[in-house]
Amino acid sequence: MEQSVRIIGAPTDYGANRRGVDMGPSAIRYAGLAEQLEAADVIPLDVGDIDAPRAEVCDPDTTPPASGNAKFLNETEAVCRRLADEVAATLTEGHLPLVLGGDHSVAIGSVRGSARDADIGTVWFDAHSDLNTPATSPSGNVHGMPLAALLGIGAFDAVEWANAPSLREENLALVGLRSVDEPEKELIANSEISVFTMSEIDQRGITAVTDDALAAATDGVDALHVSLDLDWLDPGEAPGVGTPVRGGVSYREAHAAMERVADCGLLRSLDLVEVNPVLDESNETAALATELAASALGKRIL
Ligand code: 4U7
Ligand code: MN
Ligand code: MN
Ligand code: MN
Repeated sequence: MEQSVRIIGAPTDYGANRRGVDMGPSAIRYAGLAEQLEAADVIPLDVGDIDAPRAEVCDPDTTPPASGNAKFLNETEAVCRRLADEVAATLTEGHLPLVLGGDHSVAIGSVRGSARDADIGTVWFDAHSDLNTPATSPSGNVHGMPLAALLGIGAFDAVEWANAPSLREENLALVGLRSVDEPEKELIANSEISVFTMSEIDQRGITAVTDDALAAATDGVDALHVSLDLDWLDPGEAPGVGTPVRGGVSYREAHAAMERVADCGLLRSLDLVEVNPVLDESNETAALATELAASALGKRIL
């Protein structure tokens, strides 16, 4: 039976510091996502976008338990609850959810939805470790906190809607790190999370590193969630992102990694996040996102 993929847009930008990632879902569709998926022999089903409030009509201040700073946490909750329901329903109906962000805070919803009826592991392809808590965040932007939220770290311990209790640290792997804040470093050092920096990719190669990340993430679980923040790539290849960091993976390395994801055979759900068309050149970052999704879903040359 052919695999069907349900495209779910989550057009938020209040979780990020620079505006414009709310246009990510449109840009990725416009870049030819459906055609790329067909080329990977999957059937694309598009349900449009879930409702997401505009930052202009929202109040960034949140109520406790966000001791410290977590801007627009109320809006994040509403959108992530909706998204988790949509992702879980998509899986029940037999389709693979492909979530288009939006800023990376939406992954709280997609991972929770994917983890509702299965034990999952997660590989997080990103320049950043996204493990800040409201107390440690230098920015207050929730797109730097989704993994701390999902693991229930710090003040997130009491934020039930943001936790994914079945996601264990041992089954979380971060690939491509090159911008990690001091409190995140400390947290990682005292955790069971697997981390693979850019320098490890330089030394060992993207294929070996990705295979190790996949092995850690899928050990003892049913399935895999992949979250792909486009700032994982070098800004030379992917300029259209809000928080670019020099020294990321190349076009070829990114495809090689996504091909390993496809080959592992356990992919259950996928995010493409942080595409910012306002900062892009001729929609090339969105186009790259469509191609990488096709590789992750099994597109092959021969
Ligand atoms: B992204 C940052 F301080 N760590 O928390 C923060 F460097 O989803 C950046 O990976 C977070 O793009 C980037 O604000 C979040 C900063
Ligand atoms: Mn990032
Ligand atoms: Mn991120
Ligand atoms: Mn970013």
